[in-house]
This record gives sequence, C-alpha cells and structure tokens, in this order.
Amino acid sequence: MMFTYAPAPESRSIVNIKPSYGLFINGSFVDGGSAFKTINPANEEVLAEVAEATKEDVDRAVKAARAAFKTWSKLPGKERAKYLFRIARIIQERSRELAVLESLDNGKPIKESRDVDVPLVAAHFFYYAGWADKLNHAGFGANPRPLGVAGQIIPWNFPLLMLAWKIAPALACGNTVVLKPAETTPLSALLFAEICQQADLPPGVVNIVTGAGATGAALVDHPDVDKVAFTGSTDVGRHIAKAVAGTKKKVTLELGGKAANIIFEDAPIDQAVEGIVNGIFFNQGHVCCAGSRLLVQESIYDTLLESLKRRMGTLRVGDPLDKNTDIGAINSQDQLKRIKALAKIGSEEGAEAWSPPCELPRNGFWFRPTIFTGVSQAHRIAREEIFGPVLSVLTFRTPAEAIEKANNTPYGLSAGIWTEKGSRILDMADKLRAGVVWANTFNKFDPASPFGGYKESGYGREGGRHGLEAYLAV
Ligand code: TXE
Repeated sequence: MMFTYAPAPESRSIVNIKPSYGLFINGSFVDGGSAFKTINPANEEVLAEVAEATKEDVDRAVKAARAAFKTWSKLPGKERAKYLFRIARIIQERSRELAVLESLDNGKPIKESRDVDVPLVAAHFFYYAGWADKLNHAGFGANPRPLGVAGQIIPWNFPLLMLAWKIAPALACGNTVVLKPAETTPLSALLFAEICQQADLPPGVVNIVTGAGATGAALVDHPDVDKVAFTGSTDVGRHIAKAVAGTKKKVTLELGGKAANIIFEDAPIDQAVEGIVNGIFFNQGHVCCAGSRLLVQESIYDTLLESLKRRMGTLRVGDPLDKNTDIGAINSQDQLKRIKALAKIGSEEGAEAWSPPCELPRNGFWFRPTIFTGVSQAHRIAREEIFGPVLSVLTFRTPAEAIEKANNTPYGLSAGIWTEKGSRILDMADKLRAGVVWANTFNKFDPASPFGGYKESGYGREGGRHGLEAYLAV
C-alpha cells in the first residue's frame, strides 16, 4: 500500500502534549486515581502525567465495553467498516503528529515512526476495514460471531502499531475492546483515543486504561473479559496463560524471540549487510523478531564482518527527532540495565564485543550498536533475548548445520535466509521452526501476512485472515 507523506515532521511543536491525561472510558476521558509520569527516553524530560487505572477503573472500562458490545456486534459489517475506514483516514491525516509523539515517548528515530510505524498502522485499519463485511462464508462459518469483550495488553516497542494489530481485527469482527498500553509509552494510545472520538466511534467500543503490570493483571483477571491478547515478555505471557487456564477466556500470546539471520556464501554481500543492520538495529533492536543471531557461512566470514563493521561505522546514533538518525534512545532505564547486564555477561563468557566509535548524548538512555564475535551456542547472549542493538555472531559450514543452529533456541518467532538459490530458500523455510521466515529481506511486515510464533514465542497469529480467527467464535 502506498501513501504520500508531508515533509519530515522533525518539529516537536507539531504535537500538543497535555500536562496530564485521564483514562478513556465509554467515549470520554475520565479521571483515574493516582498518576505516573511518562518521560522522553532521549533526554529524560517528563512529557506528561498519566492516570494509573485501578481494579475499579478496569471494571468500569469492561462494563462500558460490555454495554457497547450489544449494539456494535449487531451492526452490519459494512457499517463497522465505515468507522474503521474513517479511523484509517484520520491516522493518515494526523500521521505527522502521531509520528512525532511516538518518537518522543518511545525514543525511536522519526524516520522509522514516520515511514514504517504510522503507515503500517493506517494500513492495518484499512486492511481490516475491508474484511468487516466479508466474514460470512469466508471460511469462518456462515455467520461467524465475535467473542465479546477483548482485553488487550501491549508492549512499548511499537506502541501504536501493536495497538493497531490488536484493535483493528477485534473491531472488524464485532468485538469491543479494553486496551492497556505499556507504562513507558502510553501517549500514542491516548492520541488514538482522541481519533476514536473524532471518528464518532460509538462510546465504549474502544476503552484505553493506562497503568503498569497491576492494571494489566486486573484486565486479565476480570471475569467479564472474553478474550485476552498479549504481546510482551515470555515471563508475563506464562503468568497470563496460567491466569486464564480453566476460564472461558480465549488467549493469544506473542512473546520473545532470538531469530537467526542466516547468510550463505552465495548471498549478495552488500544486500545481506543491509539486511543484517536492519535486522538488529531497526528500532534499537527492541523487536521481538529481531535478527539477533547472525549465522555466517565460514567461507565468507572475514569479508562479511569487514563490510558489516564498515556499515556500522556509518550509523548515526542520537536525537530521535533528527530525520538523519538511524538509532535512537533505549526506551527505558530498566531496559538499558537489562541490555548492559547481558552484554557484560557476553564479555565475561569470553565473547568479544565491538562497536563503532560514536558519541552518545549526555542525558537519556543510550547503547552503542554492538556485535559480539567468538560466540558459541551455549553463551547466554546466543540464547536469551537481549532486546537491544546487540548482535551475536556465529558461523556454520553446511545448510544442515545452519538449520540445526537456527532451531537450537527455546524461541520460534522468525528467521532470515540470504542466498541466491531458490531451492535452498524453500528447503530451509520448511525446516526452520519459526513462525515467519524472510528470504533476502528482513523485518518486512504487511497487514495481510500472519505473524506469530512457535515454542516459547507464544501461540496464535496476528495479521491477515488468521488474525480474524483470534477474534471470532470459530
Ligand atoms: O515486558 P512486560 P517488559 C521482552 C524483552 C524485554 C523483556 C522485559 O526481552 O527485555 O520482555 O520487558 C504488561 N499482567 N519483551 O518488562 O513486563 C506491561 O505493563 C498483565 C518482548 O517491558 O512483559 C506492558 O503493558 N500485564 C516483547 C506489557 O505487559 C502485565 C515486547 C509488556 O511488559 C503484567 C516487550 C501482568 N502481570 C518486552 N506485567 C515482544 N514480544 O515484542 C506486566 N504487564
């Protein structure tokens, strides 16, 4: 899908951030109890105070969603589609504002929020708007029914995009929603709430409750929630799976990853280097499907590493609102601590770290793009999700060894293959235990493509036709 964009939205003044925000319940912003601060991770400036939803607030939101479900679920699909198309168009109209706000609250480079996140958000609403009146006899039964109230919990790495992945299919199928954004990135969800008002979405169809883990837990535990959709850490995912076991609730979990990006000797090196850089440094490596394990065929190891280091030397780390920035800020102090701790373990276990020389801003949370060489499969940096701009480099000799190493992980979300040989791509894609396999590209997303994992990466699929199944009683 193609969109036309206005000039670079590098100015902070494009967005009007209020000093404080309430909860969005039943179509209005309402007071919540206590408040927490959300900060700009690039300079630690407080952006706004946001209400922390209590159990009672979550109950109010679920009740509003339940009441709205009665009429929303009965609307003809083509009427629901009109609202979703309207939301998609407003997202396009307000794309500069959304992109700047997302970069301020999250720390991601403006060229990513402007050219990747926000266009994909609009594309998801357009895509699922198109489905809303085509559900009957589309393989879900003659007259598929929505599940009811969906409780949706999303992380901080793609705040608006994860919201779109969750809200667009849920609404298209006739469900109503209570969504909790992550505590470090609540602002774009609150701007989305304003967009729902602007689109005249009936009150209660979308409710946004801000807060930390306890707010999420209250949503998961609420007896009148019919479906829980979660994207986040494997630990919290496990906890949620236990909490909903034995209840009426359906659940989908999209958890961590440790993807292998596999480079064969016949791959076009320059293209592969771009794919490696995109695979691990896009969004500071805060990506569940990041290509965080590089598997290089031994015969090209030296050439590839030399090209990769040269390319890394050109990456610009710094102000997320500068349109030339390639790598922005780490989203939070906690995440920076996690990245530093694992990188330290990498060095202690004997791997060798390398980063290009680059100056980091004085305030805020920053981590240099880093590669570790001399990594073995037993090293923790080869096994655990780092969720930062840190790449572990391993080697292989044969395709069989590449598959064995790529699959040697508790996760199973994504993988990449770089080779000129079509037959090898098909063979590898079949043998890789990963929900998504990219060939000669990486981190490519489309609303029509299902996304989700195997093993400890979770279960259920989002995106495409499969994404609808998660919100229908089929
Ligand atoms: O995740 P959490 P965190 C991984 C990544 C990262 C690690 C920790 O490896 O380093 O997780 O990140 C809400 N009941 N991913 O601590 O805690 C929370 O408020 C219900 C991968 O930020 O899982 C937020 O909205 N909800 C991942 C959301 O869960 C709870 C993206 C995610 O936060 C809750 C993010 C509870 N008990 C982190 N506790 C991916 N798959 O993309 C917290 N939450």
